[in-house]
Amino acid sequence: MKEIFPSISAIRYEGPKSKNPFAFKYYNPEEKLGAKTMREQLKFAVSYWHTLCGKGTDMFGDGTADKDFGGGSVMQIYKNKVYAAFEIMEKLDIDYFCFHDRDIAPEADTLAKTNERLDEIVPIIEDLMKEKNKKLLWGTANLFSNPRYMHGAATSCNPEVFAFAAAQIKKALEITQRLGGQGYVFWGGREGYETLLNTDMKLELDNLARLLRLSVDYGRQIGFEGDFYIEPKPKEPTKHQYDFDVASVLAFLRAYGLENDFKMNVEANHATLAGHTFQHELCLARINGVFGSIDANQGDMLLGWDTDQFPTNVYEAALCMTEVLKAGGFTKGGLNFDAKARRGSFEHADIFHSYIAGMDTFALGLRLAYKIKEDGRIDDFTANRYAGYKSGLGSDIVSGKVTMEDLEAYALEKGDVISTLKSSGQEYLENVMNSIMFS
Ligand code: XLS
Ligand code: NI
Ligand code: NI
Repeated sequence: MKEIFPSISAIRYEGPKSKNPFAFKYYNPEEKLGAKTMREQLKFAVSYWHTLCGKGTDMFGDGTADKDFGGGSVMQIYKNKVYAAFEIMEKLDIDYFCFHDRDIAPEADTLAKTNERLDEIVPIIEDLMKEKNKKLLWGTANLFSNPRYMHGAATSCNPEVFAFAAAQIKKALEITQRLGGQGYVFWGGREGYETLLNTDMKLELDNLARLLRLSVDYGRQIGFEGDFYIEPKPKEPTKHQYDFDVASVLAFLRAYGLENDFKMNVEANHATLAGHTFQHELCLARINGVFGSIDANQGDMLLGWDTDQFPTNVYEAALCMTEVLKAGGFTKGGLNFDAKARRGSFEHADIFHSYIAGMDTFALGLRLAYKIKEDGRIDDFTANRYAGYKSGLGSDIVSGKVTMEDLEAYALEKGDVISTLKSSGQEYLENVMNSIMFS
């Protein structure tokens, strides 16, 4: 296997004082925080599509980055992408990766020939996984790039397209299973609509549920024991994506009896597109028992689309990791960088700068989440805020003992309760956050 990035050597932890651009300042993989190492807790993953395939194209211009990695023929390019992927993981000390079927092998004229191409690439990946001790966080099927999915995949008006989507998922599940994938993701792709003038929403949602049911059943039938995830996103590419946010996905899963089969893959930039904070989406997933995995990236406050930037916002990362700790950490999930360097950052070295930025940011986030927990002021404040529900009237409400009549009698007797209210303390807590972050 020829070296694709000969000018980059292995990235190691050098500590916060280091000025070496190719070193971690905060991510120290074997350092223990709590009972586990940073490596075990953060479970970083490379996103194959952005890192090995994304060339920086946008609607105004062609790609700027070379992602052929010295390959000549189509299949050699895709083999070199595999070598590049494993070299990136090895040099950055990242244990996991994830991909869409079409990231690892390009489509041919027919589905059968496309599958043959996958069968040529998968054994190469399988061998390198064993040799380099790398793991598949999750697999997925790309049901959005090919023009046949212009009206959607499971939600297409055309049942033949539904069949193609199923065939693609079946193969992607088999590959994920063969490579020991710990999860399988369904991101909505083009499952949504542009106008209700032409859309039978009921049939589309029923069909989406049908394909998910078929997929889960097939996965379990072939022995796949990983998690199935839904990755919510509110818009883009369609105006209205059915998997809008965690709350909408939960309602959908419960309506179709799928709630025990899926967890959430929460993406930071998708949360903000839905008008939520990342923390809100993670919290909602956690309290409903469906926290699964994370696509870590960040959007741009001034832009209204999925910019998928590598995360550098330490404050957000700290709040995110606080939720992850509250959820008890990752089990089968992990932290995938569904993120790309900007179009102008086209050099191969930029791939490494990007991952170092994201990994150091989340390492800081994890360190700070532990500090927030140990400090205790924020958790204590919140617990005290609801202390009224621990005894007397509050505990009677929580245990369901009281009736509407009881509550009315209580309120009538009190006359008013305004004098018992206390400050929400937001500014105090924001000061506490800063004092923890910069102490
Ligand atoms: C697109 C999604 C996609 C999924 C995987 O916005 O984030 O990349 O993570 O299909
Ligand atoms: Ni996204
Ligand atoms: Ni994503």
